[in-house]
Amino acid sequence: MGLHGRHGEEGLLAKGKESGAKKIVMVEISPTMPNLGRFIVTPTYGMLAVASVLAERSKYNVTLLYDRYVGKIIPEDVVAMDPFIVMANGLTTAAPDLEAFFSRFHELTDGKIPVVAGGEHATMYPEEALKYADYLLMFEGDETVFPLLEALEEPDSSKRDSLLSRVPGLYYRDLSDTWRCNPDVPRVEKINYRYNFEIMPGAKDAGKRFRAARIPLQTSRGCKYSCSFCSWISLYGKPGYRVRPPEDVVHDAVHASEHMGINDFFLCDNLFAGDEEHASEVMNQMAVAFEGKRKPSITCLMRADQLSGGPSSLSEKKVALLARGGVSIVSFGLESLSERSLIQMRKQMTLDKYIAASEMLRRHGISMLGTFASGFDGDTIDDIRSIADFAEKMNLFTVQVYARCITPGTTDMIMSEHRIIPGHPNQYKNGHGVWIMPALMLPSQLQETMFEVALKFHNRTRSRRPAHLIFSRIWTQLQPNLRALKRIESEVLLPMRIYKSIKQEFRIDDDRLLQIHDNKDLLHRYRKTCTRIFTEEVDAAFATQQDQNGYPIAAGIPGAGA
Ligand code: B12
Ligand code: SF4
Repeated sequence: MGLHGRHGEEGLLAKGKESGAKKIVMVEISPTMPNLGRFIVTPTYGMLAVASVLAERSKYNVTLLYDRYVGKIIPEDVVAMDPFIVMANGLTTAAPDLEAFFSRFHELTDGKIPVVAGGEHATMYPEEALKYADYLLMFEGDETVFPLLEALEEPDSSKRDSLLSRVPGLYYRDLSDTWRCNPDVPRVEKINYRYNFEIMPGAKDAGKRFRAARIPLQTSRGCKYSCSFCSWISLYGKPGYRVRPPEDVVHDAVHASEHMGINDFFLCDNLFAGDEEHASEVMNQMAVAFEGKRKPSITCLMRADQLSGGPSSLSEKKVALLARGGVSIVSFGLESLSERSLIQMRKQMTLDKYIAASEMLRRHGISMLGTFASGFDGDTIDDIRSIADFAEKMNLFTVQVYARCITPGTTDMIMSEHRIIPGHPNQYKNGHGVWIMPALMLPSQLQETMFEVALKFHNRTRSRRPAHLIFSRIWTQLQPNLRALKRIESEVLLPMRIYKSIKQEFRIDDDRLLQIHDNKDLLHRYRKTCTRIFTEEVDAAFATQQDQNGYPIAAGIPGAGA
């Protein structure tokens, strides 16, 4: 159904500034490939942040379209809104969906309405995102978007080019149509603007329509650690820990509660309570603001050593305050049960701290979930398998076992780039799909063990069954990736002696892999074959899907999800 139809007279345009103001339409398109996060209905914080600051501080009439609120977004509908420019965010797993959407959009507009992309995919894989965008605004966009808009308003092409060359973090085409990048970016210091859900069609009372509705909040941005695999510094361009004014955080929560009827929040801080005093103040103010109303339920991301007692931990009193302010779930980045892998990750953590933290949270009635990044060099198949029992010991209500993903700009990438399997399709780059070569097992064994753990753990009790169902669905959609890994192993990795079999276990031969990287012909053959196998498996899955459904699914993605 077209978007205007769904929203009647009101259409999709947000209630505007002065009439005649130029329009910016921002589109958030969810990935077709299922992932865990997609089973909750939540617009992404980064997009909401940029939309909110524009709505508050620019002269434009801003509309933010989130497909889960308004239904499938159709390029024709966006063109009919007559925007001055269109902006999009997106995760890498959504890249095929974005390519399909904007290929049609560019066709309809003849390239006359510029498309600006930002967010994770644009920042981590700019060369890929250039396939669908005219401009990429990498890193934090909440300040740099203003000079970009000023440049795009400039009618004189050489003046515009000069303005574009000064927008930090921008990818653009210069006067000779050559792509240029302005890499140096300052960090955003003040995150002191507020949500305005009036600019989001379908947001009103969304809590009544979606049982799994959540609203993201942010109290701080950045982290004080630099784990080898973590993308936070590469996503912001520079390190630094910033906090938001507590009044703004509380405003956003109260506004979401009143306008949308949503009291479930996800804190998008990389490291919540990295500044203890600030977190206490936010929680104090939350408790006051929601007094006598439905208590908020907040999920936040924390390290186990923040809650394990000892010098770097929050006190019992402060944890009690978090609970009073609404924190009901802590998501721990536990990463591995192998001490060797934890050292390789520079996680600065021990298993004893995991247990101590779980006891602290239990005392305060806060639930816990654990996320693991498996496939580091100390991880054996048994280490990964034992996650299911360790999770019981910690009393986690859910475990999320992700694959190590070696991503641009991380220490992990600098040290281990050669372990990435070439040609891996973007739609599987969602944390569930394996695309690296682990040291102590084959890639397909890592892929299978991750899901063995998730399915085993969530099949144990009735309350975990919904999660079991979700993992089963994701696992079904991942089969083309698994088939490709198995073929790559038997057609490439084993014949080329990249893995050796020792007493029925597989071990990587890093020297051999590096030797292949140093040999032009071997490297060419290796890359070409892996890429071909991935492509064949994805295409085959797409063809089957088409046969079953009788209609094509955007950009060759197998599976339409839940
Ligand atoms: C919080 C979080 C979540 C929350 C999101 C809650 C929400 N409603 O926003 C939850 C738990 C739901 C989640 C889910 C998932 N996540 Co997540 N998540 C994060 C995390 C920890 C922080 C993201 C965040 O909010 N940052 C704070 C804001 C300020 O930063 P930002 O998003 O980068 O936004 C800024 C800029 O990017 C830019 N920007 C953003 N959008 C736009 C748009 C335009 C037009 C412009 C100009 C600029 C711009 O400006 C913003 C403000 O400065 C990151 C890790 C990290 N270190 O960042 C992973 C991360 C984003 N997640 C990731 C993944 C893979 C997932 C899942 C697929 C995992 C899964 N298998 O379930 C799902 C996907 C859900 C979905 N939508 O389908 C990956 C994405 C990698 C990639 N290249 O795609 C990340 C980077 C983690 C990683 N592996 O490194 N996630
Ligand atoms: S994994 Fe967590 S603790 Fe480590 S750098 Fe990233 S956000 Fe910080």
